[in-house]
Amino acid sequence: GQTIHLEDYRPTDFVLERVDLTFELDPKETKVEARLIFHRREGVSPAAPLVLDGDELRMTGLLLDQVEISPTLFEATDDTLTIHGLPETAPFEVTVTTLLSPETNTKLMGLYRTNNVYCTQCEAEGFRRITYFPDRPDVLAVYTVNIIADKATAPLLLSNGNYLGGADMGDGRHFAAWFDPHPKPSYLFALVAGDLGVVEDTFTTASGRTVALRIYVEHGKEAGASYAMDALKRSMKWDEEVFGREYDLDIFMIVAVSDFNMGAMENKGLNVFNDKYVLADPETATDADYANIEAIIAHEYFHNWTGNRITCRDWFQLCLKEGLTVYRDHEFSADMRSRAVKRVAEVRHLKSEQFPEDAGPLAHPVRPTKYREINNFYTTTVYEKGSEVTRMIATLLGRDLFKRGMDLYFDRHDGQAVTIEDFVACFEDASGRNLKQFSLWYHQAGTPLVTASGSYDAEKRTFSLSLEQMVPPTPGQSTKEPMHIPLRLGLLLEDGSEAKAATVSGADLTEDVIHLTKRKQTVLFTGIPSRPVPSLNRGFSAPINLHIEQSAEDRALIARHEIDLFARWQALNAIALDNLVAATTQARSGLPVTCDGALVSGLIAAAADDRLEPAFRSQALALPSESDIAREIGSDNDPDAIHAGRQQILAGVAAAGRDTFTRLADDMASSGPFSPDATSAGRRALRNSALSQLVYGDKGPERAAEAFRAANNMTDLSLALTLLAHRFPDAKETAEALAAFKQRFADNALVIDKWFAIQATIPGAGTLDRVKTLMADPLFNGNNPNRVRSLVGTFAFSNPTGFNRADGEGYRFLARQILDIDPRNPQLAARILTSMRSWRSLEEVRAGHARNALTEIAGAASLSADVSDIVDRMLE
Ligand code: DPP
Ligand code: ZN
Repeated sequence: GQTIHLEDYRPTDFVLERVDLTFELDPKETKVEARLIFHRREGVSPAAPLVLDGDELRMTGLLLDQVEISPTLFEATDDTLTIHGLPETAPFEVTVTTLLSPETNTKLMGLYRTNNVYCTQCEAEGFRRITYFPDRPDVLAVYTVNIIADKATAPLLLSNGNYLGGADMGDGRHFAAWFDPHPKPSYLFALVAGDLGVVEDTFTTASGRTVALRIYVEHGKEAGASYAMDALKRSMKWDEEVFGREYDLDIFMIVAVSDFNMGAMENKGLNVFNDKYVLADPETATDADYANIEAIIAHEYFHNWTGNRITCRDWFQLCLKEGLTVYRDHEFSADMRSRAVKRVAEVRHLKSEQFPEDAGPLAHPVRPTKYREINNFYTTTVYEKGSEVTRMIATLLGRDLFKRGMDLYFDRHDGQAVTIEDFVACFEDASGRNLKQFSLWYHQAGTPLVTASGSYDAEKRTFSLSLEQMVPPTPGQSTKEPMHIPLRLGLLLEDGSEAKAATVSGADLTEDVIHLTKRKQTVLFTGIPSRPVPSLNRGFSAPINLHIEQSAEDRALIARHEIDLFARWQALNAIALDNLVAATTQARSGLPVTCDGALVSGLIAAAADDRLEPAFRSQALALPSESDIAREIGSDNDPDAIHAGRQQILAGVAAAGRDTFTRLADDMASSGPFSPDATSAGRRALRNSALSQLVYGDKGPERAAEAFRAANNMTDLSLALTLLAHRFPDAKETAEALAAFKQRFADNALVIDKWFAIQATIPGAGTLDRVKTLMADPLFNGNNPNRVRSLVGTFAFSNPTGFNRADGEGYRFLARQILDIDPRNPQLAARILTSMRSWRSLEEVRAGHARNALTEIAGAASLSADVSDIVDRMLE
C-alpha cells in the first residue's frame, strides 16, 4: 500500500447528508442497497468527480437519482468508485447495490459470520467492504438501516440508534428498521443479526431518562453476562458523576461474539465485544478476567462521548479518542478498586508493552504523521502512552482546570471530527497556560531518559538535584527537542519523614511537581536538615526511563516510608531490577548468582506488612519479568542467561521468605462464597503469590498438585496449573492436571485458551514442539483469533526462552505461522508479528536468525498490506 501523510489532509469535495441502508442477509449472498444523499461542498469545482472507497466489492447496480448511471460516467477500480457528471449545487442521491459473502469473509472486517451470527466490524476501514462510501472519520451522517433476514435463524435484527419498527414479510423472512439520530462516521456503523440470548436491565440517567440496557450472548450463557451488566451500570453512573456525561439514546446494547480481531468496538449504541471481555463466572474466569471486563465495558461505553459524539478528523488523530478514553477507563478502575494497585498494574503494562515498542523499529509518535496501514496503529503507543499524555495534562493543570478543559472540549466540539491541536487548545484556553512545548509528547517518539543525581551540602543545609533529559532517536526522527516533563518528587529524611524545603530554585514547582523543561536543570532545595533521599517520579507522573545512582539502602528507605504507595513499589522494583541485571551477567559468565540482601528483606517486609492492602503486597512480591530485564539491559540480550539469573534470585527470595510465605498462604485463605470484588481478589492474589514462592522452593510437585485439587475458582485453579506446568513440566502430576483441566473445560473455548496459554509459556527450548503438537489438537482452531492468540501469540510474546531458542527455530516457526494466517486474516497476522519488535536488541546469533526469518516473510510471494508494513519497518 502507499503511504498516507497527515500534511495531505483535506476535506471531501462532497458533503454526505444522509445514509439509507437496506441489507437482505444471506450467508453466501447478502445484498446491500446504499442510498447516499450528497451535495457538492461550496467552492468545489463543478467538474470534480465523487470518489468513493471500496474493498473487495461486487457492485451490481449504480443509480443517480434513481436512474442508472451510464458506464461512461463512472469507473470502478479495486479500491475506488469515481462518478462524473454530478449536479453543480443541488443535492443528489447515489444508490449503490453490492453483493457480499459474509460466510467467506475471514478477515473479520466488514460484514461476516461468527457462530451463525451476522456481525460487522468497520473500524478503521471496514465499511468500504460493505459498500462504496466516503469511508473516513470526518464524514458524519445520519443513518437509517433496514435489515431483512430469515426469521428462524435470525430472529434478532440489530443496528445503531433507536428501533423504528419491523414486520413479518410472509415468506419466512422478517425485517427491522433502525434510526440513529446522531451523525456518525462510517467506522461506528454496526449490524448484528442472529439467534442470541439476552440479559436486560435499565439505567436511569441523571436527568431522569430511562435507558434500556441489553447484553446479547449465546443461548445458555446469559448468567455469564451479569458482571458485565453491573460494570456497565457503574460506568454510566461514573461518567455522569466524574465527567458530567449522560447517555443519549433510548437503548444501549452489547453483543458478545466469539470471532473478533480486537477486544471490543464502540459502535454507536451497539457495542460489539470479543466474548472474552463479556462472559465471566467464578468457575471459568480469573480475577484478571473480571478486571478486564470491567475496564473494557467502561472503555467502550466512555467512547460514546470521547470518540462518538466527538470523533477524529482523520486516523492520525486516533489517540484523540483512544488515549483519552484509556485515561478515562484507568480513572474509572482506580475509583472502583485500589488506586495505587491500579497504577502499579498500568505502569507494569506500559513498561512491558509500550516501552519496547518505543525503543524499537516500530516506534512512532502518539500522533503519527504517516502510515501505510492504519490497522497497525492501534498500538500501545497510541493507547497507553496516549493515556499517559492525557494524565500529564491533568497533572500540569490540576484537577479543577483539567475539568474545565474537558468541559470546554465537550462543549466546543460536540458533533465534530477534530484534531489533537483542537483538544490541546481547550486546555490552553481553559487554563491560560501555554502547552506548546508540552505538545511534543504527541509528536516526538521515544521514551525520554532522565538522568538524575543529587548532592547534599551539610554546612549550607542545601540539596541540589541535577537533572538531564535525552530523547533517543527513533525511525524518521533523529534529533529531538527537550520536552516538558512533570516530575513528582519527595525528599525523604533518614526517619522516613518528608523534608520541607525553605526555598526551591532552578525549576518551577507546583505542589510536589517540578517541571523539567530544559535539557539540563539543577534544582536547589534549601533548609534541608540532613542528607535526603530523593523519591522521583512519584505516581509515575511522566512516562520516562529514570536513571539515578541510588544505593539499595536508600531505595529500601523509600520502599518502607514513602507516603505514595506507587513510589514504594517503584523503589522495590528498582532494587530488584539492579539485582536481576547483575544476576544475568553472572549467569552468562557462569558465575554464582548473588541475591541482594536489601532486595530479599524489602520484598519480604512488604509482603508481610499487614498495614498494606493484600493486592499491593502481591504486586510488591512480583519480580520484574524477563522482558523487563531485557529492556533494562537494552542490547546484546541472551534470554537464557536472563532466565537463569532470575530463577536463582527467585529461589533466593523463596528460601529466605519461607516462614512469611507459609503464614500468608494460610492467612489469606478464603472463607465464604466467591466474590470478584477487588478486596477478595487482592487476598487471592497475595495468597497465590505466597504459594508461588513456596512452590519455587519445593523439590517436588506435591504442593502445587494439592493446590490444583483444592481450587474452587478459576483464579486459583489456573495459577496452580501454571505452577505445575512451569515448575515441573515433565511431572506425572502436571500431565494429569493438564488432562483433567482439558476434560473439564473442553466445551468452553475461553477456558481452553488458558490451557493453551499456560502450556505455551513453559520456559525452555522444548516448548516449541509442545506448541506444534497443541496446534494439531482438535480444540485448536486456526480461524479463531482468540485461539491463535492464546497459543501462537502467547508463545511468541510471552515465552522469552522458548521463542528465542538459540537455534532460531522459534522465529522460523513464527514466520511459517504468519504466512499461513496472513491470507485469511491479515490484521491478526500483523499483530502477532509485532512480537519480534525487539529483535535488534538480541545477541548477534539470535538476531541473525531473527533477521533471516523476517527476510523470509518479506520475500513471500504475496503479503497483505498489514504484514508487509510491519515487516518492512522491522527490517528498515
Ligand atoms: N476502537 C476500539 C477500541 O479501542 C478498537 N478496538 O475500543
Ligand atoms: Zn478504544
